[in-house]
Amino acid sequence: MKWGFRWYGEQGDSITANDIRQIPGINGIVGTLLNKLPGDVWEVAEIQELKDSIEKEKIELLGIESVAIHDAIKAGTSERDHYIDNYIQTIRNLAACDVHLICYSFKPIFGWAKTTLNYENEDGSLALLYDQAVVDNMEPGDMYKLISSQSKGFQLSGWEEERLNKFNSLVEMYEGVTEDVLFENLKYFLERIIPVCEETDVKMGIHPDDPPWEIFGFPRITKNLSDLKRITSMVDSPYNGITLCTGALGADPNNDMVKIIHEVGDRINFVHFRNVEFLGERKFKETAHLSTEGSLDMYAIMEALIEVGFDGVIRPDHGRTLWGEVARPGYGLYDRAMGITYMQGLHEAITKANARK
Ligand SMILES: [Mn+2]
Repeated sequence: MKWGFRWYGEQGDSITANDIRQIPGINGIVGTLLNKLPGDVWEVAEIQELKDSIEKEKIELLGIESVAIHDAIKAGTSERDHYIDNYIQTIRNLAACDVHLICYSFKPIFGWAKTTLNYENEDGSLALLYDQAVVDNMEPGDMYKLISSQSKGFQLSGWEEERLNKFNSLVEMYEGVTEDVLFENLKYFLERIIPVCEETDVKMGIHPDDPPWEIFGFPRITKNLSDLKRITSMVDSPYNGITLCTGALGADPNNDMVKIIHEVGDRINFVHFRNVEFLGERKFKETAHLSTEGSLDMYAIMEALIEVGFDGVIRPDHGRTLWGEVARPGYGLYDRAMGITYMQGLHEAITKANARK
């Protein structure tokens, strides 16, 4: 496995590439260009600048998350071909810079959602929390206000002000887009980009819904095993793969993470390793990565990844905010650094035990 860490770049993160370099066993960074809007072409010079800012610390740019998908593609409007052309150009430009992994999501209007970004745990640490009861008493537009009021001034992916300003026209754009239509629009997109991914050796990993159920009545098509199977079979190529986010999928107790890994293991192109604690019906919070801290069996998840032969990029997903750090919600340094060390410990223990069998 390649051990990665998400980083928002020199301008957009509270931590530096050098902080990440100091984490034991790290291979590199999963990076982004924060100034890019969905539909923009990522130019070679911009990608190269990001790459240089990472490689000067003797670590690699392991992939990008996310190259966001323009709403015209997701809603299937007449403008989609133009934006797919742009996406293809971005794939080619990333490949030209020797970047071969793209994480993306195909969610209308809302990407990820939480109802508290800075929930204070008993021990004083801060975590993200989701409570469906809060969402049920909210208008969709209020979600933007909630997220931006708790973002500590950081620009949070998927919650850009440009999107908020267009909220009503976005809702109109998605009128009539059912789950089946959204699947069809994803298929149309994949049928065009995957041949280019095969040619340029760029692997795609679709990120699951977070939370993995419908919110505000908008369709969601990456919420469980049957969705993931439908997506991987609609264009049957290893380049059409999944970002296995254990904390996103795992927030629904009906999602058996070990079973999912075994069923779609050959199509997992990227792993987000995160634990969550179930607090009630459709209510959960993000926790430290250890099995003892949440509801998921992280040992069993790592064991399953090893069993299916996963050898791609894996990174600790959201951590708590600790020890007074001021950081993007979920993306502080300390909890994720402890998380990746725990992940490496699980990996070493399981692979050495397997070797002795
Ligand atoms: Mn994730």
